Amino acid sequence: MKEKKLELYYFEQCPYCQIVLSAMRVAGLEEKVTLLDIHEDHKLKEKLIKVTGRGTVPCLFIDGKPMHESRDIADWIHRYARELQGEEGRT
Ligand SMILES: N[C@@H](CCC(=O)N[C@@H](CS)C(=O)NCC(=O)O)C(=O)O
Repeated sequence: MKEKKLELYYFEQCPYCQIVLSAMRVAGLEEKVTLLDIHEDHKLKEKLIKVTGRGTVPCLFIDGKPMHESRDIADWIHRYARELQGEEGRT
């Protein structure tokens, strides 16, 4: 499986973003995710709204496709980490 391009729109003080960041750390994926802090660059929030119609974070772009909702993102991260680990196990 080709690894996916992962970009997380977030900001530090957001508790829902912390759920996702923590899931990424537990899954060992934090180095594979580009973090985009919407409070550091306000154009990011404009882009988020333009592309998704929603300004809330966290939002994870998976190969350019947005996923909202911290729970859905955390679930997806764990599934993806298991897929990657499964691949490693086969090689
Ligand atoms: N149900 C969402 C809640 C996300 C949420 O409310 N995020 C807040 C920051 S903590 C936000 O982006 N608020 C900005 C807004 O509502 O425009 C989730 O679990 O991801």
